[in-house]
Parts: sequence; structure tokens; C-alpha cells
Amino acid sequence: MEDTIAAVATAPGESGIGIIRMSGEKSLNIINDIFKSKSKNKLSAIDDRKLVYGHIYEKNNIIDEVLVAYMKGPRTYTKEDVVEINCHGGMISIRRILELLLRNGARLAEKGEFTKRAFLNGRIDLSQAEAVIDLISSKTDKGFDIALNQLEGNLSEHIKRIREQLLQIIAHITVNIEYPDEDIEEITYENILLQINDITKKVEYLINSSETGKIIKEGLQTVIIGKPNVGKSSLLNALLKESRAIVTEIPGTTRDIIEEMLNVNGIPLKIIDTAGIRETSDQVEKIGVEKTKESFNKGDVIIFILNAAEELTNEDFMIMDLLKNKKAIVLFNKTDLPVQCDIEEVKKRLKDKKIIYTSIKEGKGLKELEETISDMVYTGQIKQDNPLLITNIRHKNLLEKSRNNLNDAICMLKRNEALDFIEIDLRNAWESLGDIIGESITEDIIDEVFSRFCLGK
Ligand SMILES: Nc1nc2c(ncn2[C@@H]2O[C@H](COP(=O)(O)OP(=O)(O)OP(=O)(O)O)[C@@H](O)[C@H]2O)c(=O)[nH]1
Ligand SMILES: [Mg+2]
Repeated sequence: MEDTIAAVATAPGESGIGIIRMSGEKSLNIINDIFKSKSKNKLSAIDDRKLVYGHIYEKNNIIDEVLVAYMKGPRTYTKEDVVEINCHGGMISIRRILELLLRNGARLAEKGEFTKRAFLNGRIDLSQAEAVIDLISSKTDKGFDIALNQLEGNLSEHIKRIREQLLQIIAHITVNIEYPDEDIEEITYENILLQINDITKKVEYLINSSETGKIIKEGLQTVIIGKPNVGKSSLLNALLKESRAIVTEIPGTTRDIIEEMLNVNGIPLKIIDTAGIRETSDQVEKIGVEKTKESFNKGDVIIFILNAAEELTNEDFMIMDLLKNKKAIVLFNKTDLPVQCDIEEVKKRLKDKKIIYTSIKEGKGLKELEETISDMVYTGQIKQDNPLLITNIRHKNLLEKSRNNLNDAICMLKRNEALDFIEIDLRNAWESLGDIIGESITEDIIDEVFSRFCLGK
């Protein structure tokens, strides 16, 4: 028999209500030992899914006034009998009730154990369980939508369909190997190749979506870089629509790194304003410049600002050299003033970079900048409204494993090698895909996945 587990399901701290959750066979007995409803009747099947008012008692003392929900399995979160106690928020009541449950036969749940039971009891698969963590921890609307979509099982369905397709090929090959004399449809290498190519494409699409998925989940590190006084802090403020960083006409105003989160078309940006890069003897600013170079390396995207109203200098050329292998957007700022800067020279040096003309002072070019950033995130065929994005590194690794096996199979098919060998690769690819949804997965991987949960979930 499985233990009956209990934990606090709401966040710690003072709050209107707190919820304690219990799951397992003994749930009903345990709650009946400590709870009295107004009618003094014990909770039973007729109370299933009702919210019952009453009090929690320890011996004859009232511990708290509560509402109790008894939900009979299997139509519950864990598929077991579940009891949820709504008590007053604040640590005293919650702690006392939890301790009572533990003294009466429940065990404190481990992190993620409720969801783990939902998985082990077959209500959800592993990728759906992982979506639960993502839902709880998501920081943007978009990230939440993707997690919800995954929880609904849409990723699982997609993976299952790919596996199905693969299994049919494997079955076909097996039959051909084992019963070569039977009257079954002859298998051709061209035909298998066609189908494997199709499957590989689907797997690749998912792998490619993971870069976007990661950004949606964790944010895009965006570093603003440029000489002193070009308008870096002004840009930060403009994007945030508030005066976060100090802006002055004195070069070297920003001495330390400023980090802020903001939302551009549903994409979370972690935007970093830096000290302007220049050769300097000022000790304080030297440190700032070093830090800038560091954060430069951390950036997923660099926004490089030039002052269009000044001629290019050594510092600009130095930054342009650093930018070569980076994802970067170039802004010619201060275009409200007469242009002095050699724009053609910059275009020549930074051929593949997107260039935008801005006047942060007059609010010009900012929309274009925001659109450019979201285009960078939703690259290629990955559409903004596509909720099927890979956001989980474990899934990505398994997809890559599977893709490698498929590619090996493709190479062997092209070399006309024996079907037995090809079948092994296809089987491995099929298994890796199965690991995403948790079919035939080992216990340590399950433990690893659920250890990332919070208590009470
Ligand atoms: N004319 C004009 N002035 C601007 C524009 N953008 C910023 N400025 C002015 O340029 C000066 C410097 O702006 P900041 O945003 O402090 O520049 P910064 O790059 O952060 O400078 P440091 O922190 O010193 O490296 C301020 O006086 C701004 O008002 C613009 O588009 N046009
Ligand atoms: Mg500044």
C-alpha cells in the first residue's frame, strides 16, 4: 500500500487562506479523526467534491475554522483519494494542521510527489508533469500558454504520432527480415528513406523550436553597448517607458551595469545597460569597461548604438570588431541632429547586421527595434502563435539523440546496408522519443525530473 502523503500547497507567509493537501488511501480516515463538520457527521462518499464547513480539533480544542474538500479517487489530481483543507493563512494554523495530519498517519510529501503520483498512476505522462513545473514558474503570458498547451498533452500527442509513424516502418522491416518468404508488401530502400526523411524533418523542427522556447521561458539577454553619451541609458528608459537609468549630457554617466526585465511582444527581455566603452585613464570607468566586455559575452543579442551626429572613432571600430560573430542590431541614434557619421563605412564593416535609424529623443525607430527583436526570436518557420515549442532541455537532448539515430539510419540506407542495422537505429530513435513522454523510463530519471518541483505540488 502506498503511503498517504500531506503537504502545504500554498506559498508560505501571511495570506487570506492556506491550503493543505493530502493524498492516499488513508486520507478519509485521517481527516475524519480530526475534523468535525457543523452537522457532526463524518465525511463520506456523499461529500465527494463538496466543500464542507467545520472545525479541525486536536483532542477537544479547536485548531482552526476550515473548509474541507474530499475528492474520491480516481478522478483526482493523483488518481488517489485526495483531501484539501482550506484554513486561515499564516504559518501557525497551517503548521498545526499539517502536524496533526502527520501525527495521525500521513507522511510529509516530497517535492513534486503529488504530481509524481499523477504520473505513476497514469493520469499524465512525463512531459505533462514537467509542464506543471513550467506553469508554476512561468514569468510571461507566452511562457504560461506554452506550458498549458504542453499540460493539455499536445506535445505528447505530437510525439506519439511521430513514434507511431516510426513504429510502422520498424514493424514493416521486422516482418521483411523475419518472414522473407511470406507474401507481404516488398520493402524498398527508397520508400523507407522517404519516410525517414519526413520523420527527421519533424524532429528537426522541434529541435529548432527549442531556441525560441528557451528564450520564451528564460528571457532574451539583451546588452546595450556603445561609446559614452550615445544614448544607451535613454534607450533603456524608452523601452521601459520609465526613467530607470540616469541620463545626462556628460559622457560616462553610467558607471555600473543596470539590468531590467521587460516584455517585447510577449518575449521577456533581460536588458542590460552598460558603461560606455572608451579608452580611459579613469580607474572607476576602466572597471566599468571591463564589466561591459564581460556582459557583452553573456548577451544573446547586442544592441550597438552609434551617435549619427558624430564622426566614427577608434572605440566604434573596436566595438565593431568585437561584434562580428554576434547577433547584433545597430542603431544610428540622434538622427534628429545633422548626420556626421560615415554610415556607409559601418554598413561595410557590419554587412549582415540589421541597421535601424533612431531618435530616442523623439521616440523614432523604437517600434522597428521591437519588431526586429521579436523577428530574431521567432526565426525561420517558427511562428509567434505556435504553442508547440520545446522549452525543456531534457526534451531537446532526447530529440537530438533521436535525430542522430535517424541520420545514421539515413546514411546506411543510402549505402544500401543490411536492414537489421538500420532497424537498430530506428528503434533507438523510437525509444528516445518515448523517453520524452516517459514511456519505459528509468527510476533515476523520474526522480531527477520531480526533484525540481516545489513542495505541495
Ligand atoms: N539629440 C538627441 N539627443 C539624445 C538622443 N538620445 C539621447 N540623447 C541625449 O544624449 C545624452 C546622453 O544620453 P545617455 O542616455 O545618458 O547616454 P549613455 O550612452 O547612457 O551615456 P553613458 O552612460 O555616459 O555611457 C543625453 O543628454 C540625452 O538626452 C537623441 O536621439 N537625440
Ligand atoms: Mg548611460
